[in-house]
Amino acid sequence: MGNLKEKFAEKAMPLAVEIRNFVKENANVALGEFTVEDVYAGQKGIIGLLTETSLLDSNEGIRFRGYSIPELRQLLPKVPGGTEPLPEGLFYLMLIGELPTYDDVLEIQANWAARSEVPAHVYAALDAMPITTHPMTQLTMAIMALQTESVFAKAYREGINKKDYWSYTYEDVCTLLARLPLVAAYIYRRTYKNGEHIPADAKLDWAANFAHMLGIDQNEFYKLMRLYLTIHADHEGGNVSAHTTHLVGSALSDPYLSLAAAMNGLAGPLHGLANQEVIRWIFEMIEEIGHDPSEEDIASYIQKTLTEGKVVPGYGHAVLRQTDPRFTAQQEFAKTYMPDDKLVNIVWKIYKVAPQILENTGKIKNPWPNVDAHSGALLLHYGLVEADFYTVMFGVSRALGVLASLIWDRALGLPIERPKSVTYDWMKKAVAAKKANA
Ligand code: HAX
Repeated sequence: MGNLKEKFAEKAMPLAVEIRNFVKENANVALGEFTVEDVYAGQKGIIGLLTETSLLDSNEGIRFRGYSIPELRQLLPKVPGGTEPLPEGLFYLMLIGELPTYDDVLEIQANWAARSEVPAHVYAALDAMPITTHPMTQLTMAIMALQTESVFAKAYREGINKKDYWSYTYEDVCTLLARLPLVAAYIYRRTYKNGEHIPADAKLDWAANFAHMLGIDQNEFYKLMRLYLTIHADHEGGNVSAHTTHLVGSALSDPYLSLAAAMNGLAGPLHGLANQEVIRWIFEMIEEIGHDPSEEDIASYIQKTLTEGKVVPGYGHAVLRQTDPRFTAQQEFAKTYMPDDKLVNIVWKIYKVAPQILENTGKIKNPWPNVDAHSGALLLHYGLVEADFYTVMFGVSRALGVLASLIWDRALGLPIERPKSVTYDWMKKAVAAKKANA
């Protein structure tokens, strides 16, 4: 058993017992009420999920095991002389609940490197897809093809004790995380670089190796990838990709099946695909109003987008009510490394004018930028111009958080998820009964 796995077992097993007792003792304590509107508005604000890895505050943004993004940028281990956190360290933090040492991170790197060989049939399955297939569809296909390797599925079929579910889940998760950057880079190179693939470099960390396999071997881009793959990893449990992983996993579908389902959710334009949409939207704006748009030009373009009944991508959030700290972290990176980049400056100009216009609509609850408003401009700066690929990069990062949570789900023995649904007729009767009793 690897060191991380042992540490996880030491943490998780006693906690599972503690939580079971806590639930028994407090089973009838009410946590809140919800309204008709909450049900019709996508269950927002209704507490119905447990996620140990991170917690979102609507004003402050995400905290991973209590640490904010600026704190993580300081406190997570970095490569010697490095400036950005290593995402492997965040995986450790999400699993164990404590900051790792650099040696802990090196152990994860070595473990994942040893598991990283992708079976040939996965590449063959990708090669069978038309080159025009959207990269997110290819990613889901690749994860499904990798599922032949699931040790959880195999062990379940052979018959295992419930107590051991987490252990097989852990093995699948580590293998999947080890292989994901390879399949993502393969998708990129087959789709955009004539299938000229670049082998992994085992000397590099997880993020730098991904950058290397994409074909961008620049130290600054390595730094960006470490930051990018850290900040996109987790956003508590209710977002579409995290919730989907949890929901599908609750049927004891293995980590491959659960993550593939999640990636289909991430591929939606209101979720992860927004990073692609932001760049498309900005390019359409530039085409219409020129390369150096004034704030007034941008304001009119935003207004036009709203009048046409479309969303302004990269703005708004189901939970956040302030500028997303993941946006701010990327803005800080850009201020350090590319303050004069034209596209980045357009992103900043949009940030100056968009919130007021969105606020003025009177209906958009969060007029501030989210994580996706900035990421594409950073990638473009380093020559990664293919916007359709951006959500795959988000997916590689998101896998860290949702799969860490899936291991916790199995360790805590969380049951199959099955919320109650009702009809409009039921709702009308329930409301009438409430009013009659008021
Ligand atoms: N542009 C235009 N209209 C917007 C808007 C935006 N950026 N954000 C919200 N609205 C609209 C909604 O469409 C809704 O309109 P209707 O009442 O006509 O249906 C109204 O404002 C109220 O919506 P809300 O309660 O403020 O927002 P929701 O919780 O329903 O939706 C979304 C949150 C993120 C989906 C939404 O803000 C949006 O569509 N944003 C643009 C797409 C985007 O950037 N998505 C990425 C979000 C972050 C993420 O998950 N990344 O992966």
